[in-house]
Amino acid sequence: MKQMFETVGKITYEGPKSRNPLAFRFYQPDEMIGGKTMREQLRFSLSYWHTLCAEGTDMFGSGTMAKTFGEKEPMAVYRAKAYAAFELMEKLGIDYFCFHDRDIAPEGRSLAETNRNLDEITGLLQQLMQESGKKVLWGTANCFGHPRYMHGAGTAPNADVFAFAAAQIKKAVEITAALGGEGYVFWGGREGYETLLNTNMGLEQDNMARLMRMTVDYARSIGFTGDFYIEPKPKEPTKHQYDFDVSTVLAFLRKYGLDKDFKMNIEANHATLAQHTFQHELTVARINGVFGSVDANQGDLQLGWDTDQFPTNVYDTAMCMLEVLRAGGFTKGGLNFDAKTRRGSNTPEDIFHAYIAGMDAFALGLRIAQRLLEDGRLDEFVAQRYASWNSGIGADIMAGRASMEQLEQYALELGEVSTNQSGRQEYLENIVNQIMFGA
Ligand code: XUL
Ligand code: CO
Repeated sequence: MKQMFETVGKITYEGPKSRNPLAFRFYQPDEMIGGKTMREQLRFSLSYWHTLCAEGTDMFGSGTMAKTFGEKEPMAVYRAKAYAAFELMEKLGIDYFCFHDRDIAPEGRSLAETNRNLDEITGLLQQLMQESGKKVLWGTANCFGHPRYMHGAGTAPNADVFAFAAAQIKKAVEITAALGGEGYVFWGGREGYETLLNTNMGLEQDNMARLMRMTVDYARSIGFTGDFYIEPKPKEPTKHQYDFDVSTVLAFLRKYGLDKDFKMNIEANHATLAQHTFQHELTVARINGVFGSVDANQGDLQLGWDTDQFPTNVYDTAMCMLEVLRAGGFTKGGLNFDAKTRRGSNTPEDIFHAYIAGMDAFALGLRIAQRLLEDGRLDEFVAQRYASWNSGIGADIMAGRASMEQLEQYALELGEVSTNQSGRQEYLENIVNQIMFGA
């Protein structure tokens, strides 16, 4: 088979001292951490859209890297993208990929032609998956790129647009199921608004819930057993996205009775755009039983927009993996690199450098997270901080045995609270650094 990335061979683990840039220094797939191999814990996934489609365009300039792989005719280009994707996954040792329908096949002149294109490429992907053992982490529909979705898709003011979106999602679910996808994602796309002067927010959200219910029911009826996720994001492309953050999405799901059907796909840069930390969003999902999958990337806090950079900040990957381990690890989810090389990092090798950087950063994060859990001081401190709930008045409140009158009596007798203790933030931060950098 023709190689698209001839200059790069298989990437292997060479250890932290290696000066070979095309090697893993920290990601050792078979190393056991927390009862599983790194590979099983991390479940890395390639994002088809950034890796095989994004050409480095921004609003000031055209692409800096061609993703046509030497082909011209649209279907030939997309076949070449498929081969390139599998070559990359093979060389990087990545087991999964995620895709939008429009990433894998070109739009035709009609929906019917577009669907035929999708069927053809789905056949090719099936063949490549069978040969390689690679799998689909999740699929999704791009219901935001085409001009027809300028006012949204499921939340469009126009019923024809809603129907079109439903048709597109039906097909996307079918191909995700046909490819054995372990999940299906709804990311808000243009599901939000620019101004309330022209927006019926109540109707738009009711309609979004209708579309999601119809999708779940249809998917189950054709035998799809994967998880459904919503991917929160507060802004961009619309000024105000309905799926602002995990808490907002939870309220939406509960209002429409969809909370048993959906989990969260949490993206690092979306969390920071919502003025949260990545860890905050993961924790909100975990404590509400809706932790699902992760879009692994990082933003730039000075820029404040969705830069989709490859994750290299080890503190963040460590805090992420701490939450993932606390949630019991991934089940059907994984770490999807929703990330792209910078516009100026425009050679094929840069794709490898980027994935290696992200994979190594998460390997380090996983090791640190496991060490933090084994060390036990953080958990011990938190347990101690809440110890007053284990006995006395705390236990009475927890058991529902304390009335307002009794609590008043208790406070009157107490006179003043004399048991508050330091939160010891700096002491705890220092422990994290010790675990990160100590021997
Ligand atoms: C956009 C984003 C999407 C979703 C899938 O910010 O993150 O790529 O992950 O539609
Ligand atoms: Co994403």
